[in-house]
Amino acid sequence: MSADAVATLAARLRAALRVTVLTGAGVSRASGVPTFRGAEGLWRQFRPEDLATPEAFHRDPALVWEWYAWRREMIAACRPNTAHDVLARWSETGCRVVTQNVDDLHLTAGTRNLVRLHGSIWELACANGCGQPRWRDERVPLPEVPPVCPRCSSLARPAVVWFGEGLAPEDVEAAMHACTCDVFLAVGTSSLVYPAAGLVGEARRGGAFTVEINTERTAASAQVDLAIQAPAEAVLLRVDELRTTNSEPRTLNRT
Ligand code: BV8
Ligand code: ZN
Repeated sequence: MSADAVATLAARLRAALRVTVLTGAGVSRASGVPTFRGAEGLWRQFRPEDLATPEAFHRDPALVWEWYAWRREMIAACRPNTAHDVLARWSETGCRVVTQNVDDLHLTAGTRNLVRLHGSIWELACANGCGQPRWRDERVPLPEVPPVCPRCSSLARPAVVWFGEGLAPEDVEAAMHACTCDVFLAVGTSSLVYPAAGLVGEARRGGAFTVEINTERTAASAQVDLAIQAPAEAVLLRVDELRTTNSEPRTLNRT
């Protein structure tokens, strides 16, 4: 972890009025949640098109639910790590956190005004679209798999965004709005899935100082102003220390 790069980031954060952080599976790695593309990544064992698409659910809802039930069981055993805790603290002073993660560990850490672009594995929706509002169910195991809609008794589905499905317009709008910032951090994401992967470019076009924190180079590394190749949990902790020790704590978003 280059001390200069971290010092540069801390200085930029001290000077910033508006800070936005986009996170991916890498921030939950230290909590024990497998990533998608890493060596033990989900996509090594399973094909997204077999499990994370409306077609797959239509074809075999039991198989899709088996996979989500398995991920829920795994995530239920995980706790937020230092990266989640630092970002939760920053959100208290206005930093906007936008996540691709469906594990809700940012929420558990107390992150305010979190934008969940791809939904939550702890929320369900009626697959039949009967009008039943989505509901939260954290029971592991679920008493009934596949679960059913409490209103129309047809199949329920995980309230996540599958490939080929549009994101909720209000979430896309909130994320685009958050791209108007002074510092934009992409943390623990391979920057391959759109529209989330387009946000760093959006922020850059808006004049933001863009930073990537990742243990590896990614599709976005060449795009950003500063790429820090180190674990998010270590970098964010160090930056937070530097940011607060060298001056009065500042609000991270005074609009
Ligand atoms: C849509 C929820 C249209 C479900 C997910 C433009 C160009 C090309 C393709 C497209 C395009 N626009 C749309 C597409 C198609 C598609 C797409 O992007 N395909 C990709 C694969 C090419 N996008 C879609 O289908 C989107 N929908 O476009 O709909 C539409 C529009 C209007 C109306 C109707 C339809 C929907 C995309 C959302 C899909 N759902 N998740 C579930 O989880 O089950 S995506 C899922 O995969 C995650 O949410 C996340 O977004 C993505 C995984 O990426 P990461 O989180 O970054 O994880 P990954 O493992 O890849 O990387 C981890 C990184 O962390 C690595 O770089 C690693 O080095 C690093 N790391 C590891 N440890 C650490 C670390 N870094 C720091 N510290 C550590 N300790
Ligand atoms: Zn229903």
